[in-house]
Amino acid sequence: MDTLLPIPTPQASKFTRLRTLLNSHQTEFLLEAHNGLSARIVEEAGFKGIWASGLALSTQFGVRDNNEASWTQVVDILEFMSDATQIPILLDGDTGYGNFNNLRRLVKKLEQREIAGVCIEDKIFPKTNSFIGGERQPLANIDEFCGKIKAGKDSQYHPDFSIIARVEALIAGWGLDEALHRAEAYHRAGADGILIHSKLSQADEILAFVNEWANRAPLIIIPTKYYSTPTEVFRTANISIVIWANHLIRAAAASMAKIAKEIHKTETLVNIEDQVASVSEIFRLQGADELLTAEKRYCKSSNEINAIVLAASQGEGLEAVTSEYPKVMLPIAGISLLRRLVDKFKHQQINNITVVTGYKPESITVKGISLVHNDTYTHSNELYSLHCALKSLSNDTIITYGDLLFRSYILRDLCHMSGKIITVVDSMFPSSQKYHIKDIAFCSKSDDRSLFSQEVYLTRIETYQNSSKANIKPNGYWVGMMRVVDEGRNWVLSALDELVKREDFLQLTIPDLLNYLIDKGFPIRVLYINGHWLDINNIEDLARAGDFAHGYQ
Ligand code: SPV
Ligand code: MG
Repeated sequence: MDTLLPIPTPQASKFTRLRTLLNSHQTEFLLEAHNGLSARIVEEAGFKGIWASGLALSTQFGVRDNNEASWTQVVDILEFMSDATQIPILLDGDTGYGNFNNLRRLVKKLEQREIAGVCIEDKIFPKTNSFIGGERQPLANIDEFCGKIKAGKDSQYHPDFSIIARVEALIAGWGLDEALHRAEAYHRAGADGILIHSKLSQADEILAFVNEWANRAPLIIIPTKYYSTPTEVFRTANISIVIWANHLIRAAAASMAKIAKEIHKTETLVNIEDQVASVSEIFRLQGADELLTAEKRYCKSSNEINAIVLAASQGEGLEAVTSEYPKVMLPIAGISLLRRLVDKFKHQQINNITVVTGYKPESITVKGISLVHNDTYTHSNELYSLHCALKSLSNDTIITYGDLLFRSYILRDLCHMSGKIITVVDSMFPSSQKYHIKDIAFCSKSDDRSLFSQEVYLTRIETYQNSSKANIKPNGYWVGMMRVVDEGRNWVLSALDELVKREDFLQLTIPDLLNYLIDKGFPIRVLYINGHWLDINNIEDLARAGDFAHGYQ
């Protein structure tokens, strides 16, 4: 055998890498795999190649090793195995699934799936496993089998695709001379290596063959029956490749049977949980992480919007009904405000939801959210709560009060509107002053009800009594909901960097932040709505909320 071989680079094709293993001056090892998962496990264990065993493939289908599975079913599964791994795969191609012509087509289909080589055995289609009455199995006509090898070699596209000829003469009881005669003929016909098989429990006849063969071409063995032979014997005999041919399917069968019986007997999972792979290990083997990374890179859709919900307060004016939980946990028609809000977010594919807690955080039992705690909530205001959640301020984040009820289209329109900071303003200005006195919005234009086409900017948010623009007609209410996108996030972060230095920082509100940004000249876009929302500031609001929820959910 050649000992001065080029060392394959990591970029070398699977074909070249199998050929290099075959021609290597040291003994190499292939382990059996029978599907994508087991192939990946073989690769991770450190093997340089995979044996796609006919016995194991048929077993995982639940059929016999008698060509009961069609060759295209085998090729389909090989495709999964090849996709799941980088190391070369040698297919146990039985007899080639027919005559020379069938082998030509098989070679083509294998190469298309980067299967590095195929081993064909000199028996008759449909074959039987060598360990089932091997001596009764007829051998192929030598000339016909040589023609098959030639046809396969002539049809391969990649020069390093390998065809291994498997000699079954020892299995069928024809003796050493017939085995050598056949091996020589197959070698001359162009086989890249000879697999010599034996069903004896000692390696004697294999070693006798090796001795006579005298390195004429690379030799492959499958020591399933003579497994107790020390591997060193194979090395000394200069065996090119040793195949451990069926040990993962047998490991799987033994383990599955044990676990199935245990679960059936005990009717619980508690005894077996530590004996099986964890679900996260399964995800790892599937490459789930890669998909998450790819999603971040390629799926820049609405599901990347985050939400921050400000929910620290007990609720001024609502103390009578919030002794056990914060305002956001108030049930409205049996469902808490926060649950309703989270459901609305989920409906818009907004799944990354951070809720800033303060009062009685342990009572927030809503699932599917992350909690951040504002431990100064008794003497701090909303801006400080937002500050607590800055880690969740992504390049696209909805920031909202937690006590809002609104119709779904409002959030949907907010998600679809362009702008760097967008605020929601209700242009229906109620005549009753006591309905709402805070967060009055002044805008660059009043609402012309033309939906998305209007380009309107916020110019100020004030409380009614303090309005320095008392003589200017307000344009609506700020609803308590805004969206921060791309540079808008940087504007907010730099504003907070400044505002945090102010002595009154703890008292500042979200409108204070918006007014600060307006003063700095940043454009704050307005999404006008006309009603269809409610915030809960007192017991009367609470009473109305039930009707709202019934009417619009
Ligand atoms: C296989 O793995 O399917 C083989 C090897 O052909 S053996 O089962 O040992 O014949
Ligand atoms: Mg087989």
